[in-house]
Amino acid sequence: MRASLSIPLSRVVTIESFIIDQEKKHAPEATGELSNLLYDIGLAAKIINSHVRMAGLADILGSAGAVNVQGEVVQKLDEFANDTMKHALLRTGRACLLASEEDEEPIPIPPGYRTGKYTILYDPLDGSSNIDVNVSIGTIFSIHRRVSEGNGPGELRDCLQPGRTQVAAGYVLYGSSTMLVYSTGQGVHGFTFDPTIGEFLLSHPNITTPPVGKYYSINESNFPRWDIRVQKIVRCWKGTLTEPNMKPKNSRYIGSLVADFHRNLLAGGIFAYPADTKSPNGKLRLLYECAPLAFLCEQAGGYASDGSRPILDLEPAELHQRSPFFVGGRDDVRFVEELLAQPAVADRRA
Ligand code: AFP
Repeated sequence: MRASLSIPLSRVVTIESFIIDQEKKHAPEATGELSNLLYDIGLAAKIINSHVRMAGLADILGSAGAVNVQGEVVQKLDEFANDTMKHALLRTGRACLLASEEDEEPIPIPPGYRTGKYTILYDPLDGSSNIDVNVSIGTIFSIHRRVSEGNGPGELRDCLQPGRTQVAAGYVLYGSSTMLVYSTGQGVHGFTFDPTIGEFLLSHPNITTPPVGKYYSINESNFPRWDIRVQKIVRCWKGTLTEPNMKPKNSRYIGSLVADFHRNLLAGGIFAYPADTKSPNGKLRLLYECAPLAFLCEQAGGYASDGSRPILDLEPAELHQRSPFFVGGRDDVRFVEELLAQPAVADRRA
């Protein structure tokens, strides 16, 4: 139930007041810049949300015909979301550089505007192939403090930082309701958008995820292209193979990362996009998708791995680098790492 329906409006906690309280509690010496950056993203989320909600009605729906750097067809709503994020973040003096999944190169601060101390990497509208069929989509963001000295333009190395150094990360889910979920390293907190007052209201404080979940989420049509050990893991999840430390799970897969991740975070589960013969490095992007969700998951008590290493420890070499991705309950992801560490030999039971 929406918070505004059960709590008097005079007593609800807005995202703005929550961020201020968190800052006062955990970083009283802070300048407020990170808080303001989160408001900027919240504002962009409201604008994108208003367009997503109109997508079935407005002429904005459909392919713009252009192809992005990942070789995917870019849709008009992606462009709108990308422009909205740029507009909200480039001119405030808080960022020194942006990077978007939709742009090949980092996005500099326009001439004449102040540069700040943060880089923001984002996927403006993830799962966009789902827009036309009215399935949930999301925006993902990742914030780092710049590492280049001074207050001149940001550099590529400001973006190429391991997930562990994120100062904040989060996502907006445009689902049956719109939610903004974020962490600044003090737990994971979820806010539901109340369209009647135009505010994100605290609905899910201190989200935690169980070490073992009930769901597994993976695109099983890739089964023939997986390593034999990944096949074995999925057989364990399905229950057609038994291992002492793994009970069978229920399958749920939307094909929209934010929606799949959000469900598993709240209800318990593991999401996997392993490497396969078609995508030898995996499909998902380390900086725009894997690292921010890994940060949130660890903050919620879960874990994320590329199959052998924590996602948060990976040192990115390129902006659009991909990675295999296993994220969810801590013990579920450790189970994956354990099985992937074994020799790749056929299991005679399979
Ligand atoms: P689109 O943005 O092209 O819809 O891709 C979505 C996505 O990046 C991520 O949101 C999904 O988890 C994943 O790809 C789904 O990939 P498959 O269609 O290969 O399962």
